[in-house]
Amino acid sequence: MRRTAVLAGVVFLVVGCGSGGTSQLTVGAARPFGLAGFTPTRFSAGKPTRLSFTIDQPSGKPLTSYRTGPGPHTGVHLIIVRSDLGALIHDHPPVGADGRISETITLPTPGRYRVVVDAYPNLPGPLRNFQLFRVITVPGTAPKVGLGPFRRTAVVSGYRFTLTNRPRLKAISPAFLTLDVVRPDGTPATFTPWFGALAHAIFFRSGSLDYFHTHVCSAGMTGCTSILGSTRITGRATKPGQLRVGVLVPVPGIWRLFLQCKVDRRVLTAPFTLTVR
Ligand SMILES: [Cu+2]
Repeated sequence: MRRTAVLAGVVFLVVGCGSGGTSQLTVGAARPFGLAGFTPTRFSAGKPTRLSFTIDQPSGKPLTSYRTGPGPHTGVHLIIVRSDLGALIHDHPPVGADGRISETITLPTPGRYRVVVDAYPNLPGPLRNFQLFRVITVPGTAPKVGLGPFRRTAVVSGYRFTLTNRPRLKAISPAFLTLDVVRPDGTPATFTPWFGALAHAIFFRSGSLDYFHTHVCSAGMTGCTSILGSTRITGRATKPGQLRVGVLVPVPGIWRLFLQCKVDRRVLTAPFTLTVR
């Protein structure tokens, strides 16, 4: 288990909506934020299991106050990815008055899962959010689903996501992917806000499982910008059935984009393989 150094009141290399696994560099000797009472770290495949933890502040007290309001940058985001990037869970669990965070999670198959706790504390100062990490193991033989090459189209439950062109992506350089999303009957999809955004773009790097997260928001929606160093990016829904997704990742490599949106009352997760130079 890697304990990420996230220190209070110091300068961050990476803030905003995500980060590489251990690329949050901080200067100082204070005690970091950390996960406490994280349990269990072993699940059974397919069995709903209550996961719970608190986030301890540098003072040692549990963090109980998180950002609220419109947009996706509130509360605690729980993102769990299987190490082959073949399965993803994204949830915004409730926070108890004592700071305890609990959610019932079902991990679909055996394997090793990386847990990302992306927290938006309601604290004074420049700290917007930070990530803490754990591993959950599900005993058994893990499926090995290859990422596959870049493909312009992903079909999820009959809904078709198509990139309008082949992206040219570079680390730390913001770029946009334009996607058309059509229903099984061929009509343009309409997006319902879900967890504060019209779409969530969750990026994990193959192998290292570095993480970044951007959002697509409608015009006028606030609190939606992702920040990497001094770079900012906000995606937009430009016309019916179309998403303009911001891409901003910290390091080169093969990345998987999980594009999530809610259409016709169902949450769809469309996977894309992206090469970042
Ligand atoms: Cu999100």
